Amino acid sequence: MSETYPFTLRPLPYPIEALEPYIDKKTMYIHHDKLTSDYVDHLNQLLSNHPELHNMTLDELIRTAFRLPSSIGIPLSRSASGVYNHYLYFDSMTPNQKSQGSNAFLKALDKYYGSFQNFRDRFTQAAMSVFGSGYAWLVCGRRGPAIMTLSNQGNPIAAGQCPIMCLDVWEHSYFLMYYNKRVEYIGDWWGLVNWEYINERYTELASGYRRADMP
Ligand code: MN3
Repeated sequence: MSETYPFTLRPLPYPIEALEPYIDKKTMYIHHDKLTSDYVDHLNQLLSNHPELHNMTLDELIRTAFRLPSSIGIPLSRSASGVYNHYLYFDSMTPNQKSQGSNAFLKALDKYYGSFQNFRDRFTQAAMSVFGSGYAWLVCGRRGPAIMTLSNQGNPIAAGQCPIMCLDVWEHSYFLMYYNKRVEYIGDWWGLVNWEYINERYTELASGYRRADMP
C-alpha cells in the first residue's frame, strides 16, 4: 500500500454487513472500526516522534523495524503489521465470490499442491495449527506460492516474503458467531475468498518476483 504517515483507517472494500451470514456485522465493526483503528492510532502515535520514518509505506516500516533499537522497533513492527495484516485480510474477502476459474494463480496451485483441494486442505491445516493468536499466510516465493503461519501480528515481509493473502485466526475474528469452533469459521471463510484480487496480487508478485509493496 502506498499510504504514509499520518495513516488513516482505510474503509472496508464492501458494506460492513456484506459478509453475513458468515461474518456478522458486529464482528466486522469490532474488528475493523475498533481493533484495526486502534492499530492505526497506535502506529501514528509511535511515528509522531520519528520524522525520519514519515515517508515510509507500511511494508517499508515492517522491513525497517527490525533494524531499529528494540524500544521502537518491536512496537513499530507490531503496529505496522497490525495495520497491514488487517487490510490484507479484509481485502482478501468479498461478498460476491466468483468461481476460481482458470488463471495463472490456480495453475501455480495445481503445480505446487497437485490440486486446488489439496491446497485448500493444507491451508486449512496450517490455519488450524496456529497456537493461540496469529494468521495463516499464502506468500509468493521464488519457486511459487507457499503456505506459512505466524503468531500474533507477525508479517512475512519481515522474513523477505511477499504476502498474497492471509487469514486472521485471532479469536476476535470469529468468536461472537463461532465461539471456539475455528474450523467452522475457516470452512465458511473459503466461501468469501476474493479470488480475483488474489489472482491479481499473485500475478503481479510472480512477474518479476519483486518485494511486496502492496496492498
Ligand atoms: Mn484481527
